[in-house]
Amino acid sequence: MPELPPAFGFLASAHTGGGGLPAPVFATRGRHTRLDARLGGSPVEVDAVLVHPGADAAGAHACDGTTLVLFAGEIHNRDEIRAAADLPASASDAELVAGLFEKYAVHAFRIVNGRYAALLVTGSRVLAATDHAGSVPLYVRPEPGRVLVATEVKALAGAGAVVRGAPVPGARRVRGLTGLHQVPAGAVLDVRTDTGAVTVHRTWAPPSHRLLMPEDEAVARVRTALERAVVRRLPAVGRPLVVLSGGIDSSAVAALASGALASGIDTLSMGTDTSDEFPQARVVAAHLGSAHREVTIASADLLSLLPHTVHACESTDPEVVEYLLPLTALYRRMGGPPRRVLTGYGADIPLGGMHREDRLPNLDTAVAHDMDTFDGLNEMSPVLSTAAGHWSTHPYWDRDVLELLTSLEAGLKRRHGRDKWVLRAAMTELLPAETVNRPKLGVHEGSGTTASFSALVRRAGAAEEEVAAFKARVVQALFDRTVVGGVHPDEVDIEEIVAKAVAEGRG
Ligand code: AMP
Ligand code: PCX
Ligand code: MG
Repeated sequence: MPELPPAFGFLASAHTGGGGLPAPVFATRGRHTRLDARLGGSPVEVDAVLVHPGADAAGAHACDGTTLVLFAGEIHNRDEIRAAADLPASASDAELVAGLFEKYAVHAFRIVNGRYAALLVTGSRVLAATDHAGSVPLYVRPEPGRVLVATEVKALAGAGAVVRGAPVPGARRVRGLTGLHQVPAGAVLDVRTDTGAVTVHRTWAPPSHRLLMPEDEAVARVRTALERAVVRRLPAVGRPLVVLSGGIDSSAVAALASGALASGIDTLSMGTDTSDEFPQARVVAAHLGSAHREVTIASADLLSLLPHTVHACESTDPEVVEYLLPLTALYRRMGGPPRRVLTGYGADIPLGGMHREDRLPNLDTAVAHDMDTFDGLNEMSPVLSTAAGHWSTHPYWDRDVLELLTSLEAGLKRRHGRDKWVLRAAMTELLPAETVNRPKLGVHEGSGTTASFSALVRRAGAAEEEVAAFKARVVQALFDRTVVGGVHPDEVDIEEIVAKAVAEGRG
């Protein structure tokens, strides 16, 4: 992998008449490159802005005269795609998508394993595609004569009222923004520019079946799949940075990255003035010999970044915002040049790691539920880190790893009195026993984020039983202000938002 993908995001308008592009408003930091393409044999014109970390956005767009591709993010199964579609080693990710499309049409997106959002315009069709996990969020605003697409919904919020929006079956509407829809995870929205009519194609679904297999085989398969996913995400030159809590998930990623790179890895842990897991992370860093750094963030500073977190992830889910707040703060405090960051995020979803009891049916109910409901939460969004200039990637949500972990029968996930047993067993030789065996706190617990956010709403007058509901109101208000309303998060006073949410909640 190059250190960073050629583009972090885009905003595009495919239109037949006038009505070009709204202002390119992104939380993502980067240079902007404008493109204007007129496609041969088509009445459609495309105006676009790519937001990218490098000097140019080469590699993130491809146009052969009749088909245009915009690509944000990266592909992980490049070698297989090159071989299958007979494309040269030099082909960029955008060219790989164009080549696959020529051969497989819309089914091309069933083949790509990556962390990406893509736009493909051909004839009078506009295809908006997400990866299997929807890990790079993508939004569309279809109208007859003009289709707007963007990786951040705030970039479409200022496009004016929708005149004749067509219904988009199967796609989620966006709170407060009429006519705007989020492309589902593992899907392609196929929009006709003449009518605005939309068809949804599914390209991935989480497995519903479960596999029985001997312990050894499960352990070996998990180890191999995760190692491959980590290796596929390493930079070709330079060192990766692993954000390390000291729990089994991120420690496994660090161990596999470290084992694959003679040059070693960097690790970074965050804590707050109220809580940290520094000692546990230090054990792992010392074991791996990583260049390790600790960052302590004052709880008041952490809470002041709630608006920035919502602005970046564009989620209205209060629990997700609580998980993402410490990570947002960490990325902003990293400093230095843009980095490729590997996380352990998402391991707990297919492994049922947040489900803390023994009964297997309940564990599988939790796993099935979480795999059915992740779409639209935006918890994997790269914008958390690209807002600070860094690229983040989550090996546990690699398509192959996720499929394997989800499909293992529950008894391999909870076994011998341990949670996430199969992952722990796969890591016994690579990590200290205390790391392998330690039950882990969630990032929101280990950093004291949940407690600090609760204290904030309590100080504004919320009673104990009102805390959760008032946090939800705060997050919605932040979404309305920063995403829908276009107010920069630096301009938002969190104390005022909380006071208002509590007062209105009392109504
Ligand atoms: P969790 O599943 O709660 O451990 O959090 C998801 C991911 O966020 C972890 O696997 C780490 O990559 C990262 N993370 C969590 N807590 C910290 C922390 N205190 N410092 C650095 N990274 C963290
Ligand atoms: N996590 C989890 C994911 C949180 C749950 N998300 C969901 N059910 N869609 C993980 O990293 O797997 C923590 C803190 O643990 C975030
Ligand atoms: Mg975890």
